[in-house]
Amino acid sequence: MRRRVNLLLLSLFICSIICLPNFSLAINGRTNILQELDINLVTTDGTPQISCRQIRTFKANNMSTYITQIEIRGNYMYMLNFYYGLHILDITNRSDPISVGVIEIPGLSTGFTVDGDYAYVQSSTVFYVVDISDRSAPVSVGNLAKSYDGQNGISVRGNFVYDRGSIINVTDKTNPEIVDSYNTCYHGVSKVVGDYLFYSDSNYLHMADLTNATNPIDTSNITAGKSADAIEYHNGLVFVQSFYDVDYGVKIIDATDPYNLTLVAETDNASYADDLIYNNGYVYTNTWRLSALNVTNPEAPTFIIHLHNKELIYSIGMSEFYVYISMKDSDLIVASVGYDKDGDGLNDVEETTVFLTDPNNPDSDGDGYLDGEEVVAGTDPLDKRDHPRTNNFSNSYIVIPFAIAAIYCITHLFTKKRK
Ligand SMILES: [Ca+2]
Ligand SMILES: [Ca+2]
Ligand SMILES: [Ca+2]
Ligand SMILES: [Ca+2]
Repeated sequence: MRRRVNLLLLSLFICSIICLPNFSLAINGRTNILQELDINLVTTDGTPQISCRQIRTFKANNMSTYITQIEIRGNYMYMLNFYYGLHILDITNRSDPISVGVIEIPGLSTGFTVDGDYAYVQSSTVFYVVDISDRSAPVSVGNLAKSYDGQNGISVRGNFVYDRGSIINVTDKTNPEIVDSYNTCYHGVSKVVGDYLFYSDSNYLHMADLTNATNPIDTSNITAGKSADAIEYHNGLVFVQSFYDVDYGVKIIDATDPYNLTLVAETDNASYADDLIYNNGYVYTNTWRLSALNVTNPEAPTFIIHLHNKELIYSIGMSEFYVYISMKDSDLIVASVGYDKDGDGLNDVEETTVFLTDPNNPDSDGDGYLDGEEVVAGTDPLDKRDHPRTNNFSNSYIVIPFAIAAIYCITHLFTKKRK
């Protein structure tokens, strides 16, 4: 009898060794689980966590690689392929882009912008006016010989395009004309915000009054690292990224007074970037990897965290909480990104608006699987009975009694035999 009890205790001990790691993996190994699922959850001490969940990759007409610029207007996304031209996608369903139209641009496509039913595309030697009123059949209606070797330099206001140092009158779409110039630099940015033009030269970011569209008048300027090449405006703040000055990274500049640009904060993101997007409290850049800077408090931005770490990212676009990532020699990646309070791989906004799960509970239905894990597996994060098949928890629950019963039977037979 005593021997049987000892064997029973031994069997319980063996079972606990086999099964307990499954519990601890599910509880402590959240980050491992998410990474296996192509979800990258980043937590740094004392800072909010942000998740990036890859949803799909997209390829259309071999146009998805070497995308150097992405612009989103309404339900359309425009992607510029350096070697081919302009590609138009319907993103009415943000997570599932559909290819709509494409226009081949001779030479190298170096920059573009979209305004209403027109796209303005700059190649290495020619500026094109493209009629996109029919998104499925974009057509070039006018052009102008003009060389261009930088990127991200085009912006438009009314009938004037600010194209890296040149002011182009596009009132007559069939006959664009250069009417004046302003001083910018290689990789210098030009961005119209309301009645003002922000542009960079090799040392400064300038703010200029566009009351006279053909004669921008500087109101203020500020040191912004060498060749500021990406800029975003949000609520009186300008976020600037320098292309060359790796020591400076993102600068946050107060532009509420056009006559007095002032530095609010600056942070080092350790590499250059040529895209910078403000989205819901974060600034995203393509500093080789997709990076996020928490700017909820602009005076104390939180260290840049890297979200997508596979290879060089050429360009990013964002709409709502979706990010479109173009990388060298890869398909376009569609991912969801944002603040993920409970660390389950779904950001707070998609929990409350798409999946209707609890943003404060990583396992809303209590079935042992994270909300994000269930979304990736295609099971219902709100139904306890529906969960992925390879279940660590249920395995443990099943294995323990069966193992005990089996070992008890063997023990029983063994001791019976000895008698
Ligand atoms: Ca979450
Ligand atoms: Ca949740
Ligand atoms: Ca669950
Ligand atoms: Ca479930």
